[in-house]
Amino acid sequence: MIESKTLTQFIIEEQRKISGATGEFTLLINDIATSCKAISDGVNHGALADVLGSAGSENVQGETQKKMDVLSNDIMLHVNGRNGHVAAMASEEMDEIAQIPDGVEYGKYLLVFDPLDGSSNMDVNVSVGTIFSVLRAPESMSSPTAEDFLQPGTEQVCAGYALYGPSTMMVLTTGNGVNGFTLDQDIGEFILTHPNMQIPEDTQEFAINMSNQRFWEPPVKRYIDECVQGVEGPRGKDFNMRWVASMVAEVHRILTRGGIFMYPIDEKLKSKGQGGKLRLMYEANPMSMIVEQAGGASTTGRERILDLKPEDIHQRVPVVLGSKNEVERVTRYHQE
Ligand code: AHM
Ligand code: MG
Repeated sequence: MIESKTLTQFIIEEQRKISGATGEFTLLINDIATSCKAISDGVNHGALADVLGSAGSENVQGETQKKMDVLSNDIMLHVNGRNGHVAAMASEEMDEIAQIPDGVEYGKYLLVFDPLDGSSNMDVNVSVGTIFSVLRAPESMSSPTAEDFLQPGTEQVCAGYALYGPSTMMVLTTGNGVNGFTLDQDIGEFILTHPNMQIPEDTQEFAINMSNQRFWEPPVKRYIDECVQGVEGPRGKDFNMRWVASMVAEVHRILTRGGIFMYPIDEKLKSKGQGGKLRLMYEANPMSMIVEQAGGASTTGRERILDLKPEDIHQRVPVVLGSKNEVERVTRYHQE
């Protein structure tokens, strides 16, 4: 343990490389880590802490909120709002942006998050996670507006997720590679265990919700058809499939052993007037930054996700991300 590097140490070392850094960013990451430890504790206790099941409310997207969705959102707001490092926050679970409490100074950053992604998996004891994205607040910020958040993914200062699985992990990037930290429950610290994570360029594993197959667009149908045909098809090799229905678990698997993850636009989503299933600002953008920083690629099938100019905090987009050569193939099928 003496020789292991904690998340805080790691961020301080990164901060020293930036001349003029004030340490505010390091303190913000510390707050985010603290909130994820608190959420991890709730997730771990499950039924013992009476956090399973529905909260009996709906979020802005009309989805039923789980008890743990509400609790995780409260933890994120409380822990990150009180120390003067953020100017405002936005969350999957809130229609409007959250202003910081009265009496707290405005910080330099805007924090956007999905407090508990994949929460439908909570009740069945399958991995869930927290996804976050840090943006710069406009200079001399007072009372930020939703408009201030609508920056393309390329403007993210930091993107990361916490994965509450067999072990709790925090994976993040500040635009200088991707590093993974495992929570040592005994000492309550995230320890650097996965330095410089890299996604292999090739893969034989895809992740998509196959129950939507009949609604897919032709390029997606073609790509998956070819994978499923295996050695007998044009790809000449067999593919494996996974679908956890927790994007954090899916992206973590891809960072660990490669793969392609797709939640494409389809006829069912279009008929509901939605541009995709996943949300740009707190799911697609942070995950795209992480994936690109690890050598992978991320597109809507047609455009690079990080280049999109958000129109709304809760905007939805199609997502195709993971091993570079497979993502490029899917993008090519969309052009052909
Ligand atoms: P959530 O933020 O409401 O949990 O929804 C996002 C999740 C992703 O983690 C996952 O990839 C997807 O929804 C699963 O969708 P489906 O239930 O259609 O398979
Ligand atoms: Mg989500």
